[in-house]
Amino acid sequence: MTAIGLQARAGATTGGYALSSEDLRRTAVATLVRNWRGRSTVPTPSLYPHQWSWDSAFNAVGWAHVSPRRAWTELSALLGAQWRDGRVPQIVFDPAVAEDAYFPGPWFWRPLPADGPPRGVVTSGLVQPPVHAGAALTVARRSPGPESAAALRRLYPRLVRWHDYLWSRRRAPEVGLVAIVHPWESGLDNSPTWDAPLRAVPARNVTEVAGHRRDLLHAGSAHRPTHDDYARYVLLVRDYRDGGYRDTHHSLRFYVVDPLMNAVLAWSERALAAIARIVGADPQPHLDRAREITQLMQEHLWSPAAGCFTAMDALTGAPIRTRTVGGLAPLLLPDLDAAIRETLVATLTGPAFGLGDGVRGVPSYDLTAPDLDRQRYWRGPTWASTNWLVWQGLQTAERHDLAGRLAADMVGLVAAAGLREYFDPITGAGLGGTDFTWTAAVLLDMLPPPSAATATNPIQIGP
Ligand code: 2M8
Repeated sequence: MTAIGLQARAGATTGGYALSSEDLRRTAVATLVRNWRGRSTVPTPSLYPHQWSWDSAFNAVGWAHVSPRRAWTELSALLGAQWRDGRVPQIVFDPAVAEDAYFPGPWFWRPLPADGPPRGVVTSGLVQPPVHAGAALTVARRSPGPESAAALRRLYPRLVRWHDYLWSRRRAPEVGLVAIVHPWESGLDNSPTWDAPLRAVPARNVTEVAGHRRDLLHAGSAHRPTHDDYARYVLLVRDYRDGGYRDTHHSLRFYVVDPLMNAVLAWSERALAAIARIVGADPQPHLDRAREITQLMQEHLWSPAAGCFTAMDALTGAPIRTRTVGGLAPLLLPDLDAAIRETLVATLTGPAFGLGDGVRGVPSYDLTAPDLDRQRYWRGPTWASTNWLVWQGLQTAERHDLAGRLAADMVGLVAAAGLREYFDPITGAGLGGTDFTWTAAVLLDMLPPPSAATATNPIQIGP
């Protein structure tokens, strides 16, 4: 059941929309519960029937409002699939799900190397943005107490190893910032930012790859990446896999420094510093690394012309001057230069993203760009996950007025269109998958606190 299927109620509290905050909260909780698989939550059962890395971090923040135990179980399950080399995989495959339910499924990623996941666990070999430490700290803050303190103690060493993997194995030599080896690693899969570097990757076996796709059975083709995109994605995975998932950039065809990845790493390093204090470890190395990342980003990725951070092709050194929501993510960093922060806020509220100016949430891509596609995945639509990061960033920047505006936009989008995977930033139409977990999770975190009536009659969830 989606929000739209619920009975409208008089006296609505969600900014003129048909549903009250309590209706939305119940719908969101029902979606989390329905998508729970015992140790983690699938993003949406048909389109993505396994565990995804950064989804789990957002999902945990949502679970913190309902069942902190499930929040910790979800993060522990993901970190339990950590590779021996420290990487936290993009996908942890559920062995109970049919091999061909998702493409590329478990078979495609094999053989996994000796320093790969624990025995018996099958994962992809890519990574996603390291939102996990930031999410873990958020969960602990939303549900303080001995259970959270114990979970932080358990997870801290794994989170440290995860960041160390990125820092020691993934830094582009010329720049010193973390590079991604595949668009899927960015989380913003078909963002226009990857168009230029992907031109160096041939689109081979397009018909064969198209035949394997499962996503188009569950979402409209106008809302998904193209067949050519997929052919390139598959070739890049094949190359990386056949090279034993070794991070020697000389052999890679795609090697890009992305502002979202690095901003999230710095934000999560700060979170690790706070966690270190709680568990009795030394916070200083985390703070030092966070500061170094901020400085390097300002030096190499800041674009005064774009008014935001932009990516760089680390194979050619060429800047990629697209404005995306990822370029606004450094708002998360408290040590940002004050003038840069102000410019970021101006970009966010200006014509490119239109926050507070009738645009619905923060779109994934520049609304003024000629190749904007408001329906196609990460080429324009508004997404809950990245909006949550910008929302956090606005709070760090002490722009509580804009943070409140953004939260109201997200609540309004869901109230009108349901818990969709993404939304048209102009019309608010729901797009992609339905009953989407991270949309539900983020909504639970952005909704105003429950009313006294709900608080005395809370939603009951098992362990
Ligand atoms: C989308 O990406 C997957 C590949 O990872 C796909 O299209 O099959 C992206 O939106 C990504 O950011 C997200 O983590 C994943 C699961 O929700 O779906």
